[in-house]
Amino acid sequence: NGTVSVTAPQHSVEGFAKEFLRELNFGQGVPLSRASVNDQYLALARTVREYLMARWMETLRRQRDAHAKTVAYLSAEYLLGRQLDNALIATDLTEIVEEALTSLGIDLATLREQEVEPGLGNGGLGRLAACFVDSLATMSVPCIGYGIRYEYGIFRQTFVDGWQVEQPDTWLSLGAPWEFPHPEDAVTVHFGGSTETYTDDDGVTRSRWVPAWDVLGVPYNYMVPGYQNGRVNTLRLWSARATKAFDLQIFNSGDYAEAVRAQTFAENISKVLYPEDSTPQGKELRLQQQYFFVACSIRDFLDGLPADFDLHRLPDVVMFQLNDTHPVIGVPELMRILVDEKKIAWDEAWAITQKCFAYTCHTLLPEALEVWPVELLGRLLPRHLEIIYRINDEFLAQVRQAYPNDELRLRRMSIIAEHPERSVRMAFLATIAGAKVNGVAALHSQLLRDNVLPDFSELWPDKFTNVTNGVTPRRFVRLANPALSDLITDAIGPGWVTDLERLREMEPLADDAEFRERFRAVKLANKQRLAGVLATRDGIELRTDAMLDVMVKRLHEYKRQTLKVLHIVSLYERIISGELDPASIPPRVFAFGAKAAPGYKMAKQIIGLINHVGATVNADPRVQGALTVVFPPNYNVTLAEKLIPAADLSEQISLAGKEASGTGNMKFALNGALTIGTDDGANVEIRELVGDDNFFLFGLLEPQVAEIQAVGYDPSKYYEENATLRRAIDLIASGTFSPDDKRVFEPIVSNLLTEDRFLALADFQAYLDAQERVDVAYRDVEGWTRSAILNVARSGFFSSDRSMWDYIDRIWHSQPVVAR
Ligand code: 26W
Repeated sequence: NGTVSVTAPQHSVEGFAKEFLRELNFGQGVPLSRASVNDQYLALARTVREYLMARWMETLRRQRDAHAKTVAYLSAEYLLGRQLDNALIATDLTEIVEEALTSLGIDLATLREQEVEPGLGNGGLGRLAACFVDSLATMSVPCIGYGIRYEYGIFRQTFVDGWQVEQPDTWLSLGAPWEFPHPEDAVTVHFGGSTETYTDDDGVTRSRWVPAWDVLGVPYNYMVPGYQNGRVNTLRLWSARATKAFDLQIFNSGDYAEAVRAQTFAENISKVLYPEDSTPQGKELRLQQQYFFVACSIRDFLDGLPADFDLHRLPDVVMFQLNDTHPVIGVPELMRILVDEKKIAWDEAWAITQKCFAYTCHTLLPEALEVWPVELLGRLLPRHLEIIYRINDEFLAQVRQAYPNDELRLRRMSIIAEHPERSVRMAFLATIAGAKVNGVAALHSQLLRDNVLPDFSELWPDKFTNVTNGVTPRRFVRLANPALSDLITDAIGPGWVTDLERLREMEPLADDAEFRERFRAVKLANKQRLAGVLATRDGIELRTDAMLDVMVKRLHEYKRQTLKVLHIVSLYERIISGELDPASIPPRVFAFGAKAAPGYKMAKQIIGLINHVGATVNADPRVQGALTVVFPPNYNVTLAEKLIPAADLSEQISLAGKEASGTGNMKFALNGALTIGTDDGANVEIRELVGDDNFFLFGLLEPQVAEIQAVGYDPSKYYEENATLRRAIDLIASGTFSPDDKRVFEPIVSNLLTEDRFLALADFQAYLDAQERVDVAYRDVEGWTRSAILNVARSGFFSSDRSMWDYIDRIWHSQPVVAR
């Protein structure tokens, strides 16, 4: 069939060197003697991907032949991280490449650094999508990931005088060797206009959409290599182009400048990733992005089916998994295609649709739930609004039948909210349409049922389920932590990389003094590696003989970076006031990594505060080096891969009931850091698995939080009654950390004292007490190492492979395609 003849190039040092030189000369067009580092990197990337090509073709062929059910993962974000190293471990080429390049006088490490990671996501949700597609490829499960090829990914963060300044992320500017554009497969997407009714040939009155404008979606394919299993799945990201109509305008109007403006308008749709994480802005362009990629993806999937395919069988061949509400407009889109285009009766179409979608919710914050004003949705997608209205009418009729005379319930459950303006509640639409609705950790799924969607879980208890998140052990252990990986493989063999529960076999080694010694050597080596990275990347000096205490995640009030700052400020205050002898505590380095949404004022303030506290503490000789704060800018996947393996302590201190799951928490545990954390998200499950002795739990429990908030929370009480807390807050308020403008941090202080939405003051003392337990535990070097090893050994559950089996089991009912 034209693909079977594709074979991988030779798996040998000489073979690779030859292919690499060929790419450099004939692909990049330069001789080795004049090749820049970027030339070399691009040639290397193209050489490595050649080794994946045969597997990719074979995967596609097998999938077609097997007629297996495919997971179509719909996600507005994929936070992929660098591709080169992942491709190297997937093909087991690392050593061959290293040797081949050395023979040519090239250092692989230098070329690795040349890659700009595709940062096509904000944080947890986007990184989860990347872990999931990795797992499905490794498990040989048919999956296609659909998303948007943003020209600008998450902004590059810089600090100017300690304050965040955003720079555009020009990730494509030096070449994009991992993508395969397919302009010939472009899909047209329509927008705007109106709807009309007409009478078809059979005399039936029908509705149809008369759109006003359109754009093209050009697919770019990316390889998603399974780990050493000969499989490569596809990630298909859409890029917006102007349609021919725009070219015609150029021709007709003679107004060249105006026509080019139209083109720019079309291409704006995939221009930039919205950097808001958890607070939807309700921007028209964002809705355009959502409909754009979902319409392209559904059309693309349907186009791939055989011409005579009976669409009533669609649920047998696909499950569209909705990664949060961002792709939910796909529900009325599929209905529109089935009813308006394919002329399937409404009830049949609805039955099909309800079996083809499932919805994952990733948040608990009410302000994070997406709603679209009816006015906006109706203007951009008039036919979809009509379809949503009909879905709502029929749904409400069903509710009315189940609960007669319950007008309040109808109003609560309606997809259309009336206040503050008429708008479409996307989470409700997803819940009504989805075959299943899941939360991302046990606690989150429970709160989702009880607090976010209680009426729906009462109506359809079986629709709701939990799938606890996971992370890929390939990237976050094998690739990020080669030293630990070798130690583990030495101890229990290599099988753990694709069967992470096998880490359990390490448990007895926690009691082996020689193994503990080697484990500590790995940690130290990782700290030294990190010190090297921070020195060249940011000019930051990192001491490697201190406890490394790390808090990396998006900056958000509910995650409570301020609680961490209060801890540091309190220690500092106690040292300079003479209460605490700095020599009496184990030296600590506090490392932060966090981006703030550019429009989130308070979050940016907190970043300023961390940097200013850091500058003051680091420079004060009275501290005697006992406390150091480091905050490298632009935390991303690449930096995470260096930071997490070096960490001793993982900070997971969100207010109980607010962090849906967290996934950084899992990465730290798997890399042998101990967690200090609240009873929130997946922390609950981590603690259950690693054991209370190996986890520092503190803080209010979710029901207690609810209770306090019910009676009315007064943060000032804690300030008045706790002298340690008061002294820390007063020190910030005094302007000690901002001598140039003593009042800059007033908004933070006054917010803490009057509002403190996330109860940082209420948890302050418990947090300090837990940190003292950390100090005590850390002094017991052998005991700490033992706990760290047990964290690794008992965290196998948090592999995203396990998450995928759970989705298959509880939601998708799909199957791996086995090699034949
Ligand atoms: C702009 C609107 C918006 C709203 C919500 C943008 C992005 C979101 C996401 C749902 C926020 C997000 O990333 N949630 C995180 O998802 C992770 C993966 O499930 C969880 O581990 C985190 O706890 C959750 O905050």
